[in-house]
Order: sequence, then structure tokens, then C-alpha cells
Amino acid sequence: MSAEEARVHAAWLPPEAFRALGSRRVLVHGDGMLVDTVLDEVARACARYGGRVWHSPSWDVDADLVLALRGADELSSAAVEAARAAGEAALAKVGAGAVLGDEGFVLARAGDVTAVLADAPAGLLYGLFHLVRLGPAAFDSTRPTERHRPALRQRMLNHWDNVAVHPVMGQVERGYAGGSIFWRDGRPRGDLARVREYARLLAACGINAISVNNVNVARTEARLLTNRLGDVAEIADVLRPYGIRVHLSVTFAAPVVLGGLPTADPADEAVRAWWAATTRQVYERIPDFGGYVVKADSEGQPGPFTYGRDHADGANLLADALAPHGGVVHWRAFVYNHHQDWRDRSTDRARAAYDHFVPLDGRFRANVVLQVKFGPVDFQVREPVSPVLAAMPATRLAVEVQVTQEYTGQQRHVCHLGPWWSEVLRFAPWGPGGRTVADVAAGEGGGLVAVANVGDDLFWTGHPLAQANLYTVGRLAWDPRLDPRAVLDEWIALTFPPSAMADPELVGRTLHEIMDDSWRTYERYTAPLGVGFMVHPGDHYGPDVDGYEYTRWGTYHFADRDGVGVDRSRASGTGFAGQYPPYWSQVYESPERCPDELLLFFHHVPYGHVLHSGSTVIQHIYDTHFAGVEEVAAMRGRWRTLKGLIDPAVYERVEQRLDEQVRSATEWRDQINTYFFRKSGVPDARGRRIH
Ligand code: GCW
Repeated sequence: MSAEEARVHAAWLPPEAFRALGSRRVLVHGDGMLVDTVLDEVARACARYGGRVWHSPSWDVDADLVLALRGADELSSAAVEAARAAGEAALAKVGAGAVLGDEGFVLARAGDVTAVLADAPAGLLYGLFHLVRLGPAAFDSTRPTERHRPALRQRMLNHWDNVAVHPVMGQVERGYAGGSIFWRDGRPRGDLARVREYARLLAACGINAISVNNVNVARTEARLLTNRLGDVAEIADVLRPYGIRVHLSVTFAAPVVLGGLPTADPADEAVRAWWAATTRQVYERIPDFGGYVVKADSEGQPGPFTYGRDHADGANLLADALAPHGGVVHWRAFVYNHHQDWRDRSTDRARAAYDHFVPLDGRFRANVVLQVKFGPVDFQVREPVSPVLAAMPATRLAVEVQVTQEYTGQQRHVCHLGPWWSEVLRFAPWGPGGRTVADVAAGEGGGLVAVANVGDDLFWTGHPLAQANLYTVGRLAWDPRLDPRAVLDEWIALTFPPSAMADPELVGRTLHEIMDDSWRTYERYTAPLGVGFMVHPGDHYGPDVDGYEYTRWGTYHFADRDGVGVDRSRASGTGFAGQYPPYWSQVYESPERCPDELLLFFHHVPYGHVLHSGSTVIQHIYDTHFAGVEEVAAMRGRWRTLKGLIDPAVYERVEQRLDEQVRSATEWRDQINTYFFRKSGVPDARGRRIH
């Protein structure tokens, strides 16, 4: 182990988290690469904590824990067969049709034995990590039977990692955790042990797919598909034992830039043949390759529009090449005019994904997954849910969220996003009580895709508390109904194991106090009431209220001396509100019914407009910005109570970042408040200092 490896933070898999498991007598039964992974994990834990492990022994053994494949041969061990029978009985009780599938498992108690049964090796691996999460509770004699299956089939991370350092975006586009764990200066980073640790962490929270390069595909990265495929295969080999499939971002222009063809037109036979042949070679090298991720006709990336074709033509071209091998294409719906004239009030970026894609519903091949950003604009701290998610019943849809905190404090601010994603996934686009966004993502075999926040930083994510965002996104993809607070509990108990803490109760309570509401706190001190942006152009960090106001990017707030906000109503605005099914369309259309937090996303209102909260818009802006900074100061105070109680390296890193968060939040408060005071001339009702 190198000195660096020794220092890399263990995140949610410290050895201590394996204590309960590692001190037991464990029997693993079944075969397969992922069963070997289970065995390896158990063996390491047992070596450390004094337990024992057997693999399909032919003699009778006494075990405390049995992890078995249902289809594996009978064993002569009575305890094992009893455990298996208990698992089967438990399954039968859940009812017919209660299948476990490729990734599910059942956990049951048989006498003194805990049994985990699965149909496939991946199920055993997920069962193992479930046991780790449960800790000693997995061995409670009263433990009830549980059956677990992922709600979403595809639980994917997109890395926006560049192979060669990009002159503006660097090694990782929107990366806030150092370099890439895969690439450095044009080459593989060469630390596959670190990639393996990463795979473990991801499997332990339920992620089963990763794309390893940026969706903006430059020259060097394009070649990962062909003559640099070996670099991708090496990563795939390391991820495979943890049940994670590799995907690749490709450029739509690949037939031209790599194949030397004169065109990339989807209707051209030579282009189709090139994609088919190239894809065949990918599968020869990486038999379980997941597929392609494509950003086409978006922010300067090439796409089918060049040839007068639409996005269905483009996506289907790649889907046809992947279909014989079982691959999928994740085609991104993030398509809009990034050369908008700010004077042009008829164009609305929020409308773009719907306008481009909804007319194509029904035309995509079965192995196309349309990847839709959760909101209509761009990963803001508050946006309505994208109406595309309710408008394409004949298309497989994946919801895309951003774990990397581009717009939410860049891993310098604590901003725990679990509650936000949970709100999005639970949102019912057809009205309260109806199907949810999570149902949509589950139903048609789509999934959840998250832009990763990981780099080669020793804490993985820059801000140690941002690890919780990565953990949470995996867990919510596995089960979107989980309470984000409970998920945070899991993360806390794994990362700060109670058995290794002097005062676990204080640590847990303090982390909840700091993190639970931190997303809303961030919302309070940044752009108000859903209006979005107001960030410094380019790097997107810190306030710059008019930074984007007269640019081509379509992200405006339209503040003047009388009011602020974007009129997206049908009656007098861009009509975006009309893209929703009737219930929400009516709610959003009306400034009276529109939820406060989205008011300025949908309406331009006077500063004196009274919110549901009873406050005026201008007073709300002042109040939330003062409150937000106070909350951040309180977070810092709380964190300081943990000094000496947790790993000093974690303590110090977070403390430094909290100092920056206090500074930055103060800057946000003062710029936003001053801006709106100067625009409106309305003083703060409470007479606080505005500059
Ligand atoms: O949020 C924006 C980012 C771009 C990114 C783009 C996208 C990868 O500012 O850096 O490009 O979204 O999602 O494609």
C-alpha cells in the first residue's frame, strides 16, 4: 500500500463498519465473480475481527451467517439448509411473483442464523452491503424478514472527466475534488487500486453503471472508443467484480473524426456500418459494456441537426449499433439555443427540452434511454420538475441530477442534496396522489443518472460531508421512497461508526443539525424564489446578480425597479407553464396558486407581491438572506463542538470549508440584498444593514 493509499479516506466503508460481520462465522455458498467478491470482503473482515469464513464446505459447519445463491447445490450442513429453508419460506410468504431478480435479495432469520439468499451473485453482493449497514442489528434474533430489490434498474454515475486537461474546464469539468480518479494529463491515472476502492464504495450504495468520460467529448476523449479502448477496458475489469458496467461518452461526429468518413449523417449506410463495426469491436474487448452516453446538438457538441435529421434519427443510429450486444444509448435531452439574444423575449430556455423531444415520443428504439435533467433549466438549487418527464409515455426516461455541486456551493459549502432529490423523485407530475417521477424512471426501464462529485482528492469529494451526497444518490436510486434523513443516518453510522466514537450520539445529532436543512439554507442565501442563476459567469461560484442578464445563455431574472421574475405563464408569458399536465399547469399559471419557492421561476411580480408566507417578495429576499448567513454561522459553531471527537483530518478540512462558506454566504447576502434594495428602493422592514 502506498503512502497515499494509506491516507485516502475510507468514506462509508471504514474497516470498523465490518466489525459485526467480521466477528461472525460466515458461510458463503455459490459461484461466480461477484460471489468471489463477497467472499473476499467477508474474508478481509473476518481476518480483522476474528470471524471465520467458509465457501460451500462439503462438511457440516456451524454458521451465524449464511449468504447463498438459491440455485446452488444442496449442502450437507444442517444449519445451512435450515437457513436456506427459512429464506425460501420467507419468500413464499411475500407471495407469488415476489421475484428477487438479478440484484435483489432476501434476509431472514433461522434459529440463531441470519440468512441472505439471492438469485444472482449481484444480489448477494448487495445483501452483503445491507448487512454492513445493519451492523449488529443484522444478527438480532427478532430481526424481521426483509426482501430488497432495486426500484430502478439503471443507477448510473456520469463522470465529466477529461482525459486531456481542457484549457478552460481542466481535468474534470465542474469537478471540485481535485483531478480525475481515472485520467491525468492525457493518460490513464494508473492507480487502479483507487478505482477498485471506488467501485466498492459505489456497490455499497447501489450504483451499477458509470460513464468514465465527459459528455463534452474532445479529440483525445473521442479516441477512447477506438484506439484507446484498452484504457476503458482496464477500468471495466476493475469495476466488474463490483457489479458496475462501464459506459462511454461518445461524439456524434465519431465517424468523421475517427473513421475518416465525409459525414456522420444517420441515414448514410457507411455511417451506420461504421458504428456497427466500431461497436462490435468494443464488445469484443468489453463483453459487458453498458453503452453510449451522448450530448448532441447541445452547447456546441455535434449532432444530427447538421444533417437535417432529428434526435430520434440520431439516437436510433447508435441504438441499432448497440442492440445486438445488449447495450443502451443514454441520449441527453439537454438541448437548447445557447446563442440566444437576451432582447428576444419569445425564446425560453426552459421550454427547449420539451419542444425538441416530446414530438419524438414513440420514435426511439427500445434501447434508447432519454436522459432528462430533473429541471427544465440547469441543476439549480430550486427549479420545477421538468415537464418532459410527464410527456413521453412511449420513451424510456432517466432522470439526471447533479451530485457535483456546480450550482450548489462547489463542495466548499455544505449542501446536502438528499432532501432535494427526494422531493424531485416524489413529485407527482399529474397531480397529488398520482404517479411520481420515481415511477416514471422505474417504469419504462429508465433510471437515475447522477453527475459524479468524485476526484482524486484524499476525501474523494473535496468536502468530506459531500460524500453523503454520493452515498444518498445511490440509495435513492435503489429505493426512491427512502426517507433522506434515514439515509443520512446510514451514512453517518457507516462513516463515523458508533463503536469507534467517544460520543456517537453527539456526532450523529450534530451532523443532522448541520446537514439536514443545508440545502434550504443554501437556497436562502442565493438566488431567491426559484429565479435561479445570479452566479458568477463561467465558474458559477459566488454571486453576480446581473452576470448572465445580458448574455446569450437564456438565464435571466428581468429585475427592474418595479419587480422581478420570469413570466412563463400561458396568458402573458412564454407559455412554459402549459407544458405540464393540467393540475400543475393551472397551479403554475396562477401567481396566486404558484408555490412561493417557484414564484419567480413562473412569474414576474412586483416587489410588494404578498407570498403565501404572508411576507412580500422584497421582504422575503431580505429575511431569507439574513437568515441564511446566520444559519451558516450556526453550522460552523456546531461543527466546532466536534473538535477532538472525530478524525482530526476530517475535522480540519470541514472547518476550513465552513470558514469559506460563511465568507461566501455573507457575500451572497450583501450583494443580493444591496442589489434589490437599490433596484426597488424599498427599505428592510427590520432596519438591518444593507449596503
Ligand atoms: O450545467 C452545465 C455545465 C456544463 C455542462 C452542461 C451539461 C458538461 O455548466 O459544464 O457540460 O451543463 O450538462 O452538458
